[in-house]
Amino acid sequence: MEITAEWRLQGYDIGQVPALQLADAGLDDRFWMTAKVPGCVHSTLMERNLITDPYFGHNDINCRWIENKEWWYRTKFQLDEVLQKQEKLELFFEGLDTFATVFINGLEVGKTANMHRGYFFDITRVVKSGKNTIAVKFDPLSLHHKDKALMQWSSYTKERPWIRKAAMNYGWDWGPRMVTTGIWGKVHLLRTVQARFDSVFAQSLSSSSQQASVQVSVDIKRFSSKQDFVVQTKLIDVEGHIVAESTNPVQDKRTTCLLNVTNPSLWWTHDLGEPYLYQLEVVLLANDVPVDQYSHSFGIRSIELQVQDDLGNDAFAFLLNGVKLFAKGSNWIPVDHFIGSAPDKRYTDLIELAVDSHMNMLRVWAGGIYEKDVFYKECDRLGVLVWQDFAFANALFPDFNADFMENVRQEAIYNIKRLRKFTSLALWCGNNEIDWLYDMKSADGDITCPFYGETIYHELLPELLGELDTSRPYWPSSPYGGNDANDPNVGDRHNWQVWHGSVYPRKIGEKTMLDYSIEGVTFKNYKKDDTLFSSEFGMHASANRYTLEKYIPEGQFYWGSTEMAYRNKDTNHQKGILLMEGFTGIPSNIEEYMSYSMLTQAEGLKYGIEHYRRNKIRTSGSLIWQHNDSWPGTSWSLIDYELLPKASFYYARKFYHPLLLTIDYGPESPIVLWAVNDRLDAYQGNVELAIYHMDGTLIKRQEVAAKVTANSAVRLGEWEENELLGDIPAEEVVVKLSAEQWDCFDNYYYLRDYRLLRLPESSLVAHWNGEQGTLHVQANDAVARMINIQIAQGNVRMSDNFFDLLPGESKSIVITQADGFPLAIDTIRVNALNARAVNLD
Ligand code: BMA
Repeated sequence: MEITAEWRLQGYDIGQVPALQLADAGLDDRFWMTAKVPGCVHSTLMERNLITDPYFGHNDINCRWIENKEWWYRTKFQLDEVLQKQEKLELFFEGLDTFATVFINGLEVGKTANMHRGYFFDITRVVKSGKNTIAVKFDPLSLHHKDKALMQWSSYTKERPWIRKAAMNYGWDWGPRMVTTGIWGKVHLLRTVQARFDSVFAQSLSSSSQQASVQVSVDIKRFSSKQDFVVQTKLIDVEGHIVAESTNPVQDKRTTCLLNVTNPSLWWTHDLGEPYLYQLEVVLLANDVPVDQYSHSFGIRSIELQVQDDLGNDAFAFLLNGVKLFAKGSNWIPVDHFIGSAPDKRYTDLIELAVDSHMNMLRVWAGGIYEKDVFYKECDRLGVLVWQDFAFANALFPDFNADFMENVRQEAIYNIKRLRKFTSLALWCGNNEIDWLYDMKSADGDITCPFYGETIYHELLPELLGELDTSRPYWPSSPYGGNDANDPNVGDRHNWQVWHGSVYPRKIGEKTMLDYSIEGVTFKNYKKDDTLFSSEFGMHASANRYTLEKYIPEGQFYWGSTEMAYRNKDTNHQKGILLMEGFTGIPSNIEEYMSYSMLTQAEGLKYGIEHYRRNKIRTSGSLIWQHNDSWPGTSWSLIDYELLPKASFYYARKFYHPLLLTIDYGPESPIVLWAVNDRLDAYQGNVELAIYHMDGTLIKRQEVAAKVTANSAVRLGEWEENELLGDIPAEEVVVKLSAEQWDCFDNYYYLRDYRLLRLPESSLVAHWNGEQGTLHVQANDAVARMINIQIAQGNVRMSDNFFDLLPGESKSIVITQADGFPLAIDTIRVNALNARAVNLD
């Protein structure tokens, strides 16, 4: 039973009122504020108007006092009947942030010290029939790390290595410091007769389209040593038919059931097939009487990580049901700084958007949390693989301390058991960037101590996974493998040459180098990267206008304002300017900043990802840094905090489409035409490469009869620029790729950087069709570059945005508001980089 009763919340100075007084069942808490659970102190204070929105302006700084207080939550629950002799009552917290002391009816039942795990308390002996009081005290973090030695390295703050809490709470390079506290997960009462399930874990031992063998391992927590228990297991298909079942006696605390399924429907990512889910039903019986039941979806599939291909070459590729796939996706950070109060819908929205942009993998990044169940449920349902980091990011961790290691061990056990039941989970990864940066920082002399934390990723985690989940691969860190850990020839790689200007190649032990120049940070450097798997790379882009205007104080919405700068938490703001300087030119006002940064990010990612995809088979994945934002800032995200996609998101829909037409080009290089096919069907037909003058005149049309086998990248033709352009300057043309008989997007290219183009003025006509919910846009006079439809509203979905049209071409865009609000049609504004904003006609 989930406790959904109202909670009360109050803050005190440390020790201001004795704990026993505040925990006392008789305390009159009527004058405390009411609080939602799950939630956090910040969001409660905000709802009660006791603080102003911490995301607005500099308000986050005004809220820092929250982290120095002691916070108390209280509620009551009713127990109608007295517990029988054979019964147990447990209180289960899914998430406590972070140092909590739990009291029942004034009696302390235990303490917690880890945000990243759930806690069970046996409260059988302290409850009574009638009303019972739960009180939870949260300590300020400082009490728990003030006596601990600082680690030599811990990015963004020195406080965090000893504390098992989401690292990003202390601030990161895309978000401010907001140290949350409170009950961030659901709270349950478990009333058990004799025994309950501790864990149910189903895994496919073997699977093919003819036969699958599914093993269900069941662990129980027994409160009676004498009773015999039996487990009944059923696997049910979507029509409700039982496809396999088994009944097994429990030996001590454990049993294993085997289910054989003939002609199973396999679980696939949405791009390769159907994410088919069976329902697994498990019942625990004592003397034929059910004492616990479990129900969860389950997909039959195999997942492998190939680190060497059939020819013995190094590889880093996921094999789903034996199919080597190209992982297309992004890196996931917490959906909100206030993790506990973020609604489940936000998860659904963000994962639906991932699918919408043809992503098949999301990486849950180490500096956030082990995500809520809803995240994995949605990935299972929608067919998106999950790369799961353990929560260790960019720091040394005190693995020499026994208490710390026991805390980490319990955290890992809890999360492995919680998450292993999800079909979408494809990989466990030990940490973010720690092995790589330890070496770099040691080489630079910034770290002189041993690699503290090493035993977690290289001993503890693999050992625990060996016991608890061998059904999916483990990778010690990201990036990892080779010389150095960011080697393109071994393992995965983070490409931070682009944006952060890091200089490569580099070998273990060599000093690090940064190149803050246009050439150093440019996205053109992606083409030098023939990595096996690019698990992080990206560039900043502005949030959408609606999002910025909502959170920026009046008079500050201009390029160069203090408040605009405050949105950007990255070190060295020059990097973004350098990128734009090289590609679009430096913006001179906020309009230009929004569109230039969005264009640079979108074109930069397109440039890199199309390169990675052409390199398919050697390169097997690209995960963009980063999918989402946890507050309204300026970052690498594709989707801003108000769930409004940036230009890069709409570009992703095209460059991540399973069937891609692409050219490799450059001022000094020939134009090489490619088709990339991630699907398991072959394609045959004509591919057209057409060169237009910006004014719409056709200069040349080239048709190629193409054959693209399943799961391959094929080079279709090569031409020197002047063969196609004649004497028309490259600055004046647009290239359009299309294949009429194929289900793929047209693709547009400009052969020179945006700042060099001779782009004439275009004009737009826009018409809203209320019945169909579509906006019809047409371009005239010249190609319209990056047509942008803006609506002053959050969570608006469009079938396309930030697209190009040749003169005379038009497009109908379906527009909806994903929270069900009426569309703010009167705020629609349509413009392009080279076309003035138009009102609807
Ligand atoms: C990598 C990530 C994050 C960071 C991003 C952008 O280091 O793992 O830590 O936010 O790059 O700098």
